[in-house]
Amino acid sequence: MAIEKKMEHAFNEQINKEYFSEYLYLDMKTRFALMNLPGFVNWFDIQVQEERAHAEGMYNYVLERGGNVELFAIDKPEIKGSTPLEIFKHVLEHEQYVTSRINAVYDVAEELKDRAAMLFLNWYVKEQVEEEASVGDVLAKLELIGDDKQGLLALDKELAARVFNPPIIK
Ligand code: OFO
Repeated sequence: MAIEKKMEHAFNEQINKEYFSEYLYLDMKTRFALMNLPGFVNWFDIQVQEERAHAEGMYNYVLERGGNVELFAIDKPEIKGSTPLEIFKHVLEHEQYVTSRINAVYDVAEELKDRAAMLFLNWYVKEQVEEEASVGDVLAKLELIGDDKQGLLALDKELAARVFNPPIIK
């Protein structure tokens, strides 16, 4: 069954938000590169790749359903704060926002009784739980570290070990 226009539009808006997330995290990656914290840079590099994969997953899905992908302009990212703690507070806030937008796309699928879209979106709903948890974990550590430079370097080392596992979205 071809995708309805309202559903297609909701996906297109979300594709834009996922690309915006990629852009935002790329900007944050730059901030950490300038702070000489390579582990944080690695963490954000993986976020960037994940967000692109999230966008591409929806892109492929809309085409698979016979719909049209319309690419909207990507906003300029504005990072709130400049310290690692402030930036991670922004990351969590952003992921919570993304969760609310994914839920809104899900609501459209529910309203249209588009069961295929609901099943597809389940992956994103679950992914957001993981995203918020992993960001919350780094944020909690940064709160604990406070002004302790040694603690920050230890966390940087820990984040350097993160690896990108390309998500299988279907
Ligand atoms: Fe960071 O999450 Fe996409 O969806």
